[in-house]
Amino acid sequence: MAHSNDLFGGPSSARPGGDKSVARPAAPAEKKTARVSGTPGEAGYTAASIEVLADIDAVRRRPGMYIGGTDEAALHHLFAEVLDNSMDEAVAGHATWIEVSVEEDNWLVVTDNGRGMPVDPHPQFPEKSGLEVIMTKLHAGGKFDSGAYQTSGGLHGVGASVVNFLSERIEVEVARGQTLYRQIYERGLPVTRLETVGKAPNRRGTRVRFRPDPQIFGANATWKPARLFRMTRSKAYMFGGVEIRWRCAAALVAGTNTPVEAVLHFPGGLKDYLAGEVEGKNGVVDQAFTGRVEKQGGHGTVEWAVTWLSDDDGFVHSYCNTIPTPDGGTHEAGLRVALLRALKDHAERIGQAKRAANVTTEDVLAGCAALISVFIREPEFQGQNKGRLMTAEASRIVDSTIRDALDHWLADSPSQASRLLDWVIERSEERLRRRAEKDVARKVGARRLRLPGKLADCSSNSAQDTELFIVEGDSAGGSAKQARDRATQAILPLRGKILNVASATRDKLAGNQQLGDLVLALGCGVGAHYKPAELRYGKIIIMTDADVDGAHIASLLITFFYRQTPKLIEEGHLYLAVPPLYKLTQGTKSVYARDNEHRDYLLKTVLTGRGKVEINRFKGLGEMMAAQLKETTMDPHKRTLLKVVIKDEDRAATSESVESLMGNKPELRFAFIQERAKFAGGEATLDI
Ligand code: 1YM
Repeated sequence: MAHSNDLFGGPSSARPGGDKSVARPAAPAEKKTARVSGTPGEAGYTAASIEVLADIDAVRRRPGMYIGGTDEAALHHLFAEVLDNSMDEAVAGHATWIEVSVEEDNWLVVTDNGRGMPVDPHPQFPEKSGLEVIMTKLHAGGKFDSGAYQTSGGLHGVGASVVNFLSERIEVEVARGQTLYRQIYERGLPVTRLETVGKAPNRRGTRVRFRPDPQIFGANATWKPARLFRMTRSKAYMFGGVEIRWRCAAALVAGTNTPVEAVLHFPGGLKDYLAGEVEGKNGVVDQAFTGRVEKQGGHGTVEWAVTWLSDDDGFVHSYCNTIPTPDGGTHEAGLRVALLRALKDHAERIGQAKRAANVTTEDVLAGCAALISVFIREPEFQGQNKGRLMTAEASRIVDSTIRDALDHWLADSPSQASRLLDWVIERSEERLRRRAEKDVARKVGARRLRLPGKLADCSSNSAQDTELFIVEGDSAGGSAKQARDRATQAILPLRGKILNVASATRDKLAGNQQLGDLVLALGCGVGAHYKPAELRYGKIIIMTDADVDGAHIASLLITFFYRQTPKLIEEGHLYLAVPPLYKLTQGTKSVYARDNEHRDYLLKTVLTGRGKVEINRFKGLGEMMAAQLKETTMDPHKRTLLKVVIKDEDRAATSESVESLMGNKPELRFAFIQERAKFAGGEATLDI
């Protein structure tokens, strides 16, 4: 950052040559101490001049504190500060026009026909003119000072000094009392006295011509005409009582749609502004709700323009004393309360209170395009870049003014009023629906959190197209996890034999980890607490090894389901996977056999007379490669499943058999159930 004021070095520290300091601009060396008015010669500085140098130093060292940085936005902030001073003069009723002129070589000129900055000696610093104090006195609490309120925001003169300190050169002209005055500054310090230029019988007001300092903003920082034009136009909308004349060197806007000349005058104020902003968009109401209520002396004046867009997002743009407040604040809060209250009151008046009961500010603001502008004395700002209005009174003034006006507006056009009310009620219903959906999603999420650690769940939440594979042992579980379709297939590995439900005590059942995990994974509860709608998977598939142990585990599991969740079986959710026991390879051809009988059948039919057949017996699912497991047992397009069913007419017999078969003959038990399942289901084909 360029920093040029060598405050503590004093005048004698001027280095020859390269020193481009503000205190010593390109002027004869012997005149350098005369740059600050009131400096009593070479001997030293007055208190006032030292203060100025300190202020210049502070601002140039840390421009970010005063204008938010040194980027393009900050550069354009200089313009806003100067324009604001002219706007203040217009809003106060002293100026009727402002002229903005963008010149070549990065010069910018703002002129107004107000009273002209005071030029008499300043009461506090009689050796200085009012103009010089305005241009060199840094007002307390920089606009971007964090923490402190900007107590003088919107008042005259704030910012003029900051603009001066950050400008390479600034020329101020004041036409006042039929006389034209001029003073020139460089990097904050006067390089001329306040000169009387001559008579100015037909002129009044202030003209500020300035060029930002490349030492601060960089050599390539230039005014952007389009941006300046937007800022200027928005100011013109902000106060319908002022005409802003725009002029820009043609070379700077060649080939763009920024005009060379324009007269910006919007007697309709915010109403015109809003019309421009929502042009071509569909409105809920035909006519925007607009108004301006002026309070005594302009203090507490509120202007607003509000409409509702049916197909677009809304916005609320707020201003205080024509300065944008992007972070909202008390005036916006007042607007929100007023809109909600007036609409609810109206609903009550027309007997719709019940329908409108759930309407909140959020619903009223959905699609609401609103501009609100307030004028108050000594506003307080806070927040990042002072973008939020804090003055509590603004909230009360805006609320009462707009609520009153909206009451009348709604009463005066009942058809618009009901259209708006219906629309807002619809928004509230939509919001409640969305919230209900979100609650469901959250519940699903919470349930997921309670799932057993061993479960490798699928990503889909839909019970319809998902499957839970109950797998025997961790190693088979590992293969199954690799072979699965993550989206729809979940794997729950169970270690070893599970508890025999039919013979276990209640306590033992309740404390059993394996079954506990299974119940959690299913999600639907057991016994009297079974809730079919909560079942988390469409198919529960028992996948055990194709051996006697596997058969035993499968039978124990089926018993569990039969006893604890018979409905789950009745509703057709329970299946047995049919993994192969053998792989038969002849040359390049491989087939899988589910048991000895099937193996012998395949050897006799499919693999006869074509050379040596290699027979591999799988010791368990864990031994199979993931691809094999997928192809033979898990892939929905290739596998075979056995559906477990309870044959209706056999209900009593089934129950009896399960009871009697719970002894120590697991093979028998499995064979029995499997057989029944096959008979009843009739859909299984073991076509490997
Ligand atoms: C192109 C910028 O600054 N115009 C301007 C500024 C002031 C006045 C008029 C003014 C204000 C008052 C009295 C007053 C300023 N005055 C002050 C200070 N245009 C531009 N036009 N007389 C003239 O508010 O009482 C600061 S700026 F300090 F005198 F109030």
